Amino acid sequence: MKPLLFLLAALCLGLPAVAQQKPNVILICADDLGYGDLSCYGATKIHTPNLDRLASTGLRLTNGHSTSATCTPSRYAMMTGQYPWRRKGTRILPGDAALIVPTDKKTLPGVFKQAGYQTAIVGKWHLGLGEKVEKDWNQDIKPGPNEVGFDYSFIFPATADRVPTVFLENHSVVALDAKDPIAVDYKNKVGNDPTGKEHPELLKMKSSPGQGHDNTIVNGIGRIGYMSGGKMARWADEELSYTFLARAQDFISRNRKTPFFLYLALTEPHVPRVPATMFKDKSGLGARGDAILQLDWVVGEVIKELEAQGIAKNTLVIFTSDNGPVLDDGYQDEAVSLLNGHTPAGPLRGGKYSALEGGTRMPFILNWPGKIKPGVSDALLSQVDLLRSLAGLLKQPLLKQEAGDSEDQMRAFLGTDKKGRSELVLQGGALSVTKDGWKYIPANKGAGYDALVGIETGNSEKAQLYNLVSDVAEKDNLAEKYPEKVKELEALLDKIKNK
Ligand code: NG6
Ligand code: CA
Repeated sequence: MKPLLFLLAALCLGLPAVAQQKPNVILICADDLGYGDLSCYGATKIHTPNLDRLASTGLRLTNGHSTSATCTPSRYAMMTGQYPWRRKGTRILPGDAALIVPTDKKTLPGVFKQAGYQTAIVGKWHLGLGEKVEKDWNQDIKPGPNEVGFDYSFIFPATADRVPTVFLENHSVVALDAKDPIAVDYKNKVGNDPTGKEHPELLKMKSSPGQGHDNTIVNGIGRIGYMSGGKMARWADEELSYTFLARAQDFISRNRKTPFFLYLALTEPHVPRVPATMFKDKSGLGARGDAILQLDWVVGEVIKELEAQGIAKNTLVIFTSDNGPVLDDGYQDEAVSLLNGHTPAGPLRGGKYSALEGGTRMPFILNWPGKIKPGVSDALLSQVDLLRSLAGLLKQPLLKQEAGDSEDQMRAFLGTDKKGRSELVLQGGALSVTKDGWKYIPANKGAGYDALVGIETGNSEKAQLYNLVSDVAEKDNLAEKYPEKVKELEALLDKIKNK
C-alpha cells in the first residue's frame, strides 16, 4: 500500500497512522568489572570488541557510578532508586538471605510493568529471596524478583561463590529432583558433601588462605555456605554464561513484538572465574581476563539477537558494572600472577570495597541507534538515577518521595546534557561525597589497606579532599589546603544523610 493510501485508510479506520512502538530497554550489569577492564576505557592488554562497538556507536560515560563498591547495595539502589545505606541490611548478603527489596514500593521493573512492558531478570540476583532466612528450597519461594516487578525471572540467588549453586526460574529451583531435596545452611554443615576445608585435595581451584570459600565443594570449587542435595540442579560454572544468554535470547525473541525491559545481570568477572572452554587461556591474563572475553562475547550475542529480531533500532542498551575490580577475591586463579601489566581500575585508585574512585566509577555505556549520538560524556551520573530517568522516558508518574535519591537525568543519559548531577554520595567502606569535581572522604578509623584482597580502602584517620578534575587518581590530598571546601562538603554529606 502507498504511504498516503495507508494514512487515509488508517484515519478512516481510526487507527494510529504510525504505530509508535515504545523502546525496549536492556540493562546489562557485569559483576566486579573495573573502569579499566575494557579496551574502550583504555585497556591495552585485553580486547573487548563487542563492548567497544557498543561504546563507539553510543555514549560512553567517564563519570558514571554505582552507588556502592559492592554488589548488594549497588543493585538495591538500581532497583529502588534509593541510596542503600539509608536502610539496614543492604550489605553483601549470604545466599540464604530474605528479600530486601520492598514489595510495596516503586521499583525499576515495576515502573516498566506499569507502562505496559514485559519485564524480566536473567542472571545474578543477590537481593535475597523469601520472607525469612529459614526457607524450604524445595517449594516455591516468594517473595523474590517476580514480586518486585519482574514478569519473568531466571536467576541464581546470590553470587557464583555462594550456595545454593542452582538456578531459580520464577519461584522454583530448576531441575530439582524431589527425591534429592536441597538443604542450605550458612552456619553449620548440612549433609555429607565434602567441604574445601576437610578435603582441599578435591578442589580444582584452590581457595585463597584466610578468605573462606572452603565450605561445600560444588563442581570442584569450595563455596561460601553449606548445601546438600539438589545434585541434578547444581550448575556447572563453565555453562553459567551460556545458560543466561540462552534465556535472554529466548525472552527477547518471545517479546519481539511487545515492548520489554530485560535486566541481564551477568556474573563475569566475579569469582570463581571458570569460563567456557571457548575462552580458556584466550586472554593471556588468566581466568579473570578470559572471563572478560566471555562477558564481551555474551554482550555481542545479545546485540546479534536484537538485530536478528529486527528490533535493534528500537532498543536502548545500557551496560555497566556493580562495583570496582578485585583480583584475588577468594580463589587462587592466577588473576594476580598473570596480570601482565593490565590495570583493571584504569587510572583510578582503589577497587572493589573501596571509597576511592576505583570502587564505584564504572564502565557505563548507553546505546540507542538514532536516538543517542555517538560520543563521550563526563557528566556525573549514578545507577540510582536510572529509575527516575527511565520513568520520565516512559512518562510514568513518580512522586518526589518515591525513589527519593533518584534524579531524572535522562538528558545526561542520552548525551544532550553534559553536566548530570551536581552531587553524589558514594559508598565504599566509608561514605564519601562528590560535587563539582571535588571529592571528600571523611576521616575514619578503618584500615587503609585490605591485605587479603590487595586493595586500598580509602580509609584514613585524616580527612581527604581530592580534585577529581585534575587528579582523578586521588593522589594529592588537598584537605589541609582547602579547609573551607572540607567544611562545605562535610555539611553537604550530613545534609544528604539526614534527608
Ligand atoms: C565477600 C567475599 C568475596 C565476594 C564478595 C561478594 C569473603 C572473604 N569474600 O564477602 O569473595 O563473594 O563477598 O561480592 O568471603 S559481590 O560482588 O557480590 O559484592
Ligand atoms: Ca559485584
